[in-house]
Amino acid sequence: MNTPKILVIGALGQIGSELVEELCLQKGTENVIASDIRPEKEVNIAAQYLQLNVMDKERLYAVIQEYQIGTIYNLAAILSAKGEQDPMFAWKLNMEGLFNTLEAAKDISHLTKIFWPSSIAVFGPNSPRDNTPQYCVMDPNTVYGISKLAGERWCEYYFEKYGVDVRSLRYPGLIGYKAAPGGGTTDYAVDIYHYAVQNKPYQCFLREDTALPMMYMEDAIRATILLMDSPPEQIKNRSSYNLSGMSFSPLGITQSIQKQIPGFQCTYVPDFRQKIADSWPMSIDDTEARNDWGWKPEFDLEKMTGIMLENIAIQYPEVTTG
Ligand code: NAD
Ligand code: AKB
Repeated sequence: MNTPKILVIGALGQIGSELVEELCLQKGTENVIASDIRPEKEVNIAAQYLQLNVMDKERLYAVIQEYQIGTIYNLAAILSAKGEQDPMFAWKLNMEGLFNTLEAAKDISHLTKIFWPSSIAVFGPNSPRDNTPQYCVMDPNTVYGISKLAGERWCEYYFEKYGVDVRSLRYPGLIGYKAAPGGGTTDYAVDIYHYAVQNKPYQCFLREDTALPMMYMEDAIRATILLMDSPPEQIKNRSSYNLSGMSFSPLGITQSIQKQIPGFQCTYVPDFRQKIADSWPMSIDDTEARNDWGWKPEFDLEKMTGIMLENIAIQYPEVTTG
């Protein structure tokens, strides 16, 4: 019998491009199919690639059948800042994409596992902001956060009602050097490194004291695969797990960069994203993830800054830092 394949939807994004790389290493390139809405001719990726719109249910079902897909990682979404530009479309994509994958898992017997990411954006202005617990008041006020909270409830519903093995993490802001972020409130924490290595000043769109939960991408990918590889009885939460890596403010990351590039300058000019950040937690309590499936982060701010600066510098060979 053929090994069931893994389909990554939204594979060309910030998370997808790194997740595909790691899944190919761990599960074998021949077992991973990357897909995204972008046409094949624009794409350079290790795994087999298919152009796929997650909102096209008929084609999604056909792909799952043709390639004998056993697991889907559905990463296609509009993120927090971009979502506010066209709330109705963000709601449509984020919900329809989730429903199509959940329905497929209900309808197609060889599709046995789904990963769908949630976010710290499920919390809102009345959630506790410090060490935010798994269960508390949740009143998100962005279309993105509302779609993620609704999505979490639907994940649990499909698990309880139809036995769909769906697993989810509430990712913090993710930071990596391999792919650009796609329109979130935490994107500054990637952009700032690119300016620093080019010896350019950076203008941050958040206030200097805005602490937010963040995570280095390698930790996020490890958490995702660990969650997906854990035996089902260890997954006691079928909405979405709190997940914590580190917390810092724009001033904190600036100071961390200045330890290695002393002349680096950052100014702070808040825009509409400040209100979003102010409604999110400053830090996250992820006790359940640690207890249920052994989660433990490996990267703190200083370690991440070292790796980010070193690897982003390679992307600008014309610049000599220091
Ligand atoms: P991204 O914007 O970088 O990537 C999303 C990808 O989805 C893009 O490559 C895009 O082309 C693709 N896409 C868009 N519409 C599509 C469609 N109709 N069909 C198929 N593909 C489509 O986002 P990301 O940062 O990689 O995030 C992936 C998931 O993780 C999202 O659900 C996001 O909400 C969640 N998440 C991300 C972060 C973060 O900091 N990056 C934090 C929390 C949660
Ligand atoms: C965003 O800022 O929208 C994302 C997220 C935390 O979900 N990075």
